[in-house]
Amino acid sequence: MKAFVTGASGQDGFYLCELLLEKGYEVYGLVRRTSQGHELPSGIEVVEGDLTEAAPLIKAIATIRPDEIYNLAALSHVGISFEIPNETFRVNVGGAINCLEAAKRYGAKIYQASSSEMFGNHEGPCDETTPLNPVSPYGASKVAAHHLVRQYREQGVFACAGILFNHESIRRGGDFVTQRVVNGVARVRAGLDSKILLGNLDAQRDWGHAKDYVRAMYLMMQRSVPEDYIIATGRTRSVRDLLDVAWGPNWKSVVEVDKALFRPVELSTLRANPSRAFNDLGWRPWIPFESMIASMLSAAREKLSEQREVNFGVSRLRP
Ligand code: F7E
Repeated sequence: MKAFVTGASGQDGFYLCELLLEKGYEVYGLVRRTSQGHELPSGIEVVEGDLTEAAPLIKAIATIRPDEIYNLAALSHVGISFEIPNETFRVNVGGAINCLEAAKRYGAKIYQASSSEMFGNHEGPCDETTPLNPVSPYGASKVAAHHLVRQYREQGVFACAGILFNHESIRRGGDFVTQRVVNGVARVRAGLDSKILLGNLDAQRDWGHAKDYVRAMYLMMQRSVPEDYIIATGRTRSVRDLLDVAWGPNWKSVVEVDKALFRPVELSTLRANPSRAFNDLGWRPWIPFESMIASMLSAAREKLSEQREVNFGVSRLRP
């Protein structure tokens, strides 16, 4: 079996490529020239290119002829999407169209990374039938791509979408709240900073582990009929709960709220009902929130001490 994964150098791309290699797939990972420098799973074939350039992307698919395409590449930071809405749509919608077209032309199955951000502020748990009411340009771009998946499915393409709630790991980018918290905790504990700057502490999310979530993507693609699934743990926590786990109950002494980190429109609470995935896919999240945060925290500490060793080495060389 051959798989083509866009966004292979991102958090989800890394774990998904690793999983597919373990399962014996030949894995081709689309990587932009500018995202090189990121670690890639060893054993994948790197395809250099840009998701938004239709002709070279379709040519690559025509040559490789993958059985499965996973479109994970995206501009994924919600806050930044308010500043670059055009670019967010160009990548997240234009890129999805290119992948869907390639899948249609060459008979591949396709998985699209949809997002809980599509729901906006909805009261109660969201399932696959909840209306989509996004409050950010990022959310709106994911809604457009999500509708396109349905349209291609109606045209006979095996196209499915995973509506993933927040998912984290040691490979999560530094601008997302879990990494900002663990990096901040590591720096304050090491005496490098006195405060952790954060935005909306009341925000509530359902946080799972990326390694668990890529298993769900794979399972969706093994079904005989393409369907969309909510992927989440079913447990919602606030940024305050996250601080409790990462620092302890007296975190208020080290946290400072910075209004600049708030979004123009806040998505305050997200709750998930992942029971369709539990029932149909037999999928369950295995990694508990507390162990995920503990592993992210120790990775942050390790990175910090490596940086300090490098700096110490440099300062010893100076006269
Ligand atoms: O924010 C609040 C912030 O940026 C979570 C992406 O993967 O998940 C992710 O989107 C919450 C928000 O993730 C800071 O206001 C407080 O309410 O980690 P985040 P997100 O916006 O939920 C969805 C499912 C995706 O699809 C997206 O691609 O935390 N918050 N203080 C903060 N957020 C950030 N980034 N930084 C802070 O200092």
